[in-house]
Amino acid sequence: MPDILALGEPLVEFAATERGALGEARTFVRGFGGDTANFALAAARLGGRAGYITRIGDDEFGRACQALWRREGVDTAGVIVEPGGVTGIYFIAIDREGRHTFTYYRAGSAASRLQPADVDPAYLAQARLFHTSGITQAISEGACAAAEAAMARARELGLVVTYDLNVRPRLRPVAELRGRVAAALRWAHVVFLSTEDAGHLFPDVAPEGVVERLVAQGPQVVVLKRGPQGCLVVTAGGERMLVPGWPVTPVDATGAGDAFDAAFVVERLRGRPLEEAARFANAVGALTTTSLGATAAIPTRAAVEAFMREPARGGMGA
Ligand code: KDG
Repeated sequence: MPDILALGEPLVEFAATERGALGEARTFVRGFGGDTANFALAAARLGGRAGYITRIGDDEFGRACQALWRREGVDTAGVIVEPGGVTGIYFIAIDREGRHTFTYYRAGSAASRLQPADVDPAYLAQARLFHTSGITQAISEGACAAAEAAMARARELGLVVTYDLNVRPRLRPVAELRGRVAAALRWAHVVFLSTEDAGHLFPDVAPEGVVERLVAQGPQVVVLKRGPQGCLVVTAGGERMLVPGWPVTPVDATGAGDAFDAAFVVERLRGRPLEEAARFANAVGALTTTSLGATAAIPTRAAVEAFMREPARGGMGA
């Protein structure tokens, strides 16, 4: 049975292989995405026992997602296959300056029809940690209700509740997203956000100020992901750790934040101290940026450990 459960929407991904506007792109690499699905897959690759809760269509892409999870060892007992349903897709375009944009075709997807009753309390009860995100809250009223009810139930059951803000102004107006973040903070023990999320949510406040605001609302730990600069970990007890990143040559940062979250929680469940978990998560995030798409470059535990040991990175060698 899985220790780590995530709830949200999986997407099939098409990443343009040429830089420029999406409308001009002619070739794409097919992959998989969806923030919480990336999280579950990363947790499994890193040696965690992970399960995913969602709805998918009984279409080709739904079957491809199921096959991926089976291959990767992600438990699918919480996956509902919707007859006649459609699995969402999205496109990644990277402009000439290296910035990526997402274009979604997910309205009316099977996952957008998630409801609170889709989360089996007995499945939750056997786990140690539950994770969801601002994207899950943003895709539909039903998915939002499912995410919030599951967070509340997981907390009642004594699970650790983790939450990534993953602010996507393309899905909903920011004012609404702010209200949803505030709701999630009632249940989340550990909160993740990127500097981009902080900027979307409170454009007039420095990211560190946004972290202070979040930590004042109840979570035990808030982690600000700073991309190549690593991360800042702040605790309700007043600890503040700035943990440096790992230099790599990035290709596409999609999914790096989700893999970071998974690495952090897998390490914490293994009993690692905050700073060590953050160091490991920074390495996982960095490695995940090294190829196109959200999941292709998510490393295995062995690959991360080898990377961190490389003498050029300050490691001790093999
Ligand atoms: O974090 C990466 C995700 O944003 C990507 O995989 C697509 O889930 C996605 C979304 O809704 O943006």
